[in-house]
Amino acid sequence: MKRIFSGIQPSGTLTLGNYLGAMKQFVELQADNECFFCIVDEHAITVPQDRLKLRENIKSLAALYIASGIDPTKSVLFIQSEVPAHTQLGWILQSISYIGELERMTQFKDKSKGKEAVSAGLLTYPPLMAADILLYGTDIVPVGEDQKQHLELTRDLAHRFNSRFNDIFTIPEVSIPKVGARIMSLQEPTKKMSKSDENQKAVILMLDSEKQIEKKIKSAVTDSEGIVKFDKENKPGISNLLSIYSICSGQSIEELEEKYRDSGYGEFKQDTANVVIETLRPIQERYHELINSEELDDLLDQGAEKANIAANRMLTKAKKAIGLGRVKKK
Ligand code: ATP
Ligand code: LTN
Repeated sequence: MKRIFSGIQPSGTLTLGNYLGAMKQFVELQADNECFFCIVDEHAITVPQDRLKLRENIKSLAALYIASGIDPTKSVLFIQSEVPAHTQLGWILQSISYIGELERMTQFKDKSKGKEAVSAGLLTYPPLMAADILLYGTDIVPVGEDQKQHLELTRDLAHRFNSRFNDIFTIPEVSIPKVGARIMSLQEPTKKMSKSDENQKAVILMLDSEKQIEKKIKSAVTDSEGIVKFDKENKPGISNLLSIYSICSGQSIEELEEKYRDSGYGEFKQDTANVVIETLRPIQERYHELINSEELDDLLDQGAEKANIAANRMLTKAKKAIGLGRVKKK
């Protein structure tokens, strides 16, 4: 049995990319592993957030985790800011991080590009993420492709700490799905589908209505060749829809290419919309039952309690290793 940890930011409603790249893996891993899943609200505030909207997004994300199949009696589901050890270890890891290596992170470059005021938190985001992971003795971190670089830095920081102070941290492995690791924008299929995209037509949200999903997929940018074939370089739009269809239906890309050999894009897009709708329907139904229930608060309380116990144990070791605080004379 392995220890699994992953986090999602409550920075807006989750997209189909978040679901297929991250959440779906979480549910599969939950069966035979010991899992911790986190709502990383402290990461979300590295860019400006509306206070009330953030509160709403935190609860909504918790409900989506459960609606997608995370069983909070099996896995530990919790909110990052309810476990203070995350920022405490985050500070320690910031102190052994180099500004140069943080400035090289592509997420930092992308999110700070063209902005007049860039928060220091956006730069020191990765050591906080490393703290999230290292606090739990994590073996495997399931994420989408875009987080690979942050995981490499986490491994570097863990090695650095272990060799400088004491060998306390497990070096985590990253797990990226073979298909679905990078779901692309429906309007600019060379760019990743992102919940912060201003163009709503480019993004399928997990809570979109059937009509919205159908409309967005039907107007997805493709090409004029008229052949349903996977070719990321030359046919990024069709390849993206094929990936989506394949994961949602469980059919391989080759099977789908064969199935649509003699059909046009219209039929292919309609069927893609149908499988996406069928995938999201049960999740949406469960979500609406949960979102205003007391059950959700109870589950998050229990999650925070379990996470605090595990995280404090590791934080104590880290403080001791680095020499913080004191040793009492009895
Ligand atoms: P933002 O768009 O606000 O930057 P995000 O969706 O990129 O947010 P998170 O919500 O923190 O960032 O991502 C949660 C998980 O979803 C991560 O594991 C990330 O790798 C994965 N993910 C995000 N976008 C995609 C995508 N388009 N395809 C596959 N996986 C994705
Ligand atoms: N950086 C991630 C969110 C994140 C995370 C984590 C993922 C924060 N802490 C720990 C895995 C493990 C993102 O932007 N998608």
